[in-house]
Amino acid sequence: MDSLATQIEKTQVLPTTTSTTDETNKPTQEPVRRFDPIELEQFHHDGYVIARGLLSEKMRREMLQLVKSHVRDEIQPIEYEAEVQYPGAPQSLNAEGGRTARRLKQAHSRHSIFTDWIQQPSLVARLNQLLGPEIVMPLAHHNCVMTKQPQFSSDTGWHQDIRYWSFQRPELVSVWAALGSENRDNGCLQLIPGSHRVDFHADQFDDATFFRSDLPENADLIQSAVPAELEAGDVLFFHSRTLHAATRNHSKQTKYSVVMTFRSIDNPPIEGTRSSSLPEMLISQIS
Ligand SMILES: O=C(O)CCC(=O)C(=O)O
Repeated sequence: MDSLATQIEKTQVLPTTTSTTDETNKPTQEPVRRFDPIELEQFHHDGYVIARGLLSEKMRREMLQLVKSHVRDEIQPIEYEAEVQYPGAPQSLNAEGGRTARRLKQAHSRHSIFTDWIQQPSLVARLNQLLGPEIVMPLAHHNCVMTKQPQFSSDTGWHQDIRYWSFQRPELVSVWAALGSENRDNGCLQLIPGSHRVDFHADQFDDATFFRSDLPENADLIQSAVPAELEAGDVLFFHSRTLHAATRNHSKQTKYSVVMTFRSIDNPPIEGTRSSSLPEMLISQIS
């Protein structure tokens, strides 16, 4: 078996004190913006935190144009609503709306703009604060553009992302960048603050490892959920154990979100699992 080091694809070394981008989306000389102590405490206490406007307007517009064309032209790999079989989804690929995209998978391989995004110093510096000096992006998880379309979309039940991931420790961070407004109407993410710190019993989850909303013992937690309402360019960071859910899109506009996941270098995937099935990217440290 290859060592961890040989499985990881190293990205280019980043400048250390830059933050914004020029017209090619490469970093320019600006101070790096980090989480302040209150935001850091919020992440550790609640299991999530929002960095408002972290995705530049230029990158956001370019990503949006790109992902709209990939949805329109059905550029594979795509996960369709019919495949997830969640409540509200069309019954089969051949049913009306069956080929409605739910996610554009393997976002990183679709265009270099996604590599530019994960190298933005003000993103990397924040991940360093949450995960430590050396971080890695597994290509096997998330690494996608979530699309929630108005006519055919579905409800995602309460779950922890770590339920189907296999790492030495259940401590990864997902970064959810809103390409447009996300609110209750169009099915924004809802999160349960502090749920990443709770030791749950297996029987609080159903066979598909969704947190059971029919159990009285789960009711208080579910009622404490908070919607992550985002404006275009806002970025949500959330822990892989934080319970979250989302409704279908009740609006008339498609919602697009770019979602990537990161781990610390000392938290490798377990060999032989899906989590170790694809290469990973080592992201250079911001000092
Ligand atoms: O937008 C949604 O429906 C939630 C997606 C989600 O939580 C997931 O795929 O893990």
